[in-house]
Amino acid sequence: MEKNIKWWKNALVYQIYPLSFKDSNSDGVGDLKGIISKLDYLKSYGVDVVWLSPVYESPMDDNGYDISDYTKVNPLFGTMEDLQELIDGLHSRGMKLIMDLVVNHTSDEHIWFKEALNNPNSKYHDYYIWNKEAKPEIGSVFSGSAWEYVEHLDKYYFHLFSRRQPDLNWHNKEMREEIYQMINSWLDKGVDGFRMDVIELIGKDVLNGKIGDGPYLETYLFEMWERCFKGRDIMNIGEMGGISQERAGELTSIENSGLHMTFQFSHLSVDQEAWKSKWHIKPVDFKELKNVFIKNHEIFKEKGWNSLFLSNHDQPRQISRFGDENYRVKSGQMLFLMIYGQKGTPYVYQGEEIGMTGIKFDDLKSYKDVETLNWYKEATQLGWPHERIMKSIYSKGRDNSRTPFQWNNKPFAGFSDVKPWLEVNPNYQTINAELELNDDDSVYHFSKRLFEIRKAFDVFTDGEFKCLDQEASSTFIYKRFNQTHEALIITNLTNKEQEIHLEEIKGFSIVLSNYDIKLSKRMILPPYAAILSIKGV
Ligand code: TEU
Repeated sequence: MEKNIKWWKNALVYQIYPLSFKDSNSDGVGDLKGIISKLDYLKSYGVDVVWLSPVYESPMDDNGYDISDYTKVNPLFGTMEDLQELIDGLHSRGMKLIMDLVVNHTSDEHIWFKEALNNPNSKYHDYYIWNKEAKPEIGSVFSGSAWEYVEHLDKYYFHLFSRRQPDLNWHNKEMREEIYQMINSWLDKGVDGFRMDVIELIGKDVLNGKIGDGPYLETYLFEMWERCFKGRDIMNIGEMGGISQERAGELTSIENSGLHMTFQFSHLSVDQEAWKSKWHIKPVDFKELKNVFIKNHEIFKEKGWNSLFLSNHDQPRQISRFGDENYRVKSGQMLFLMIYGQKGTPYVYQGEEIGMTGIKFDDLKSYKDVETLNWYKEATQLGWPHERIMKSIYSKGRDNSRTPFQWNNKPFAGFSDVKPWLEVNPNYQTINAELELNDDDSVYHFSKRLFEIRKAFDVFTDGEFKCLDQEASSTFIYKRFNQTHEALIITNLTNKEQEIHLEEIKGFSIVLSNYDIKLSKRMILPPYAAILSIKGV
């Protein structure tokens, strides 16, 4: 039977955070030409789609998520010609490019906001959200109030993120039309879709205090689809940190939402105290983590589509968070199999494929992230001692995953030949791409092989899911099955040996494993063991 699987369902998506990938012009900042020089590296890993974090013109208050001109390339990263060269270079190697689409807010340096400030009678004033009072009381994601007072106008504008990222007023039709035009111009340039930043927030109704998954979300998504996406063979992923798993299932099953999948964050709250901010850390609750994954499979069984990820430029490095730096390679490999054996489109964040780890800077001055720096101030005001704040930053700060890519053991890890914008992790001498590529037992080779196997068997794309050890918190064992194949995924989530009992192993052969081990009904799994078997191969 001929199957018709959409290309984006089994594509391997690789996220590039351009500031930290590769510097080509010795200014300490990654750039487009740097990325172009690494296209063969990406191709050889098996990448199908690159998701590029923002490279638009920006004063870089939030590293490019504060856009001052959607139509221009930030000179820090290169030129429009460089970007076209990147698109062409990817396409000629059979890869695609999705760009970041940040339309919940702009930079305060965007011409619209400047006009809005300078001339309250201009049409641009209503492109943003204003109120006479700082009400309703809403906190910014980056600490403090979401309302900022403008003295000469004697009113407040609304910003859910930094003060320098005013939120757009999606109720303004002219503004929406300008955004749609901009989206179309990028698609016409050959871009293959978008990762839509905090897109759930465009549906908000601020004055009535409705923020996440707001009342107008579908209205504006449908309109965007109609104006921009309809009839185009692209892929869109909506970043929707605050929506429920059920809602992710719903939204991705309606064609005119324009969303093929979402980034939904339920699995990322398993190491924070309930109802508190991410900085209130607790050890990872693996049972809770598994339950989120199990529920995903129930929801996406019949409808919609999911994305699979453990990290990105906002999240800590996965080995440091869910694995164990003392078992860097084994736990890194295990995490790859644990997450990417599941159903959904796999996303790998730069550096995860070579097992990079998080950073602990001694000096607060080494941190660059606006969220982290604001949090330090807020936590101090809340009376947290310095050590406690630093502990929260070590485990959750966004700079953990933003340190420069470790290419080799040369100065600055081969990322640049000058001091980079953010310090290189000192462990680059022992953790870098060159070493990983030369070592058959590395995270790199294990994960590369995993993605090859994933592509060779449809069962990983369309197969059903069944967890075999739901009650266990130390292991995660599950099956994937369709009419032609059955895959068995066995992972030990801990640094201790675990004894497991399997009912049915007849006919299964191991196709990938991070230990030399045999499949049997009773097994002792070594620390962070990861074993993938397929029936009948
Ligand atoms: O992130 C949105 C988002 O959910 C984050 O603010 C997240 O909650 C936080 O980083 C975790 O602490 C997107 C981008 O990925 C992020 O880099 C931007 O800063 C943010 O939107 C604003 O554009």
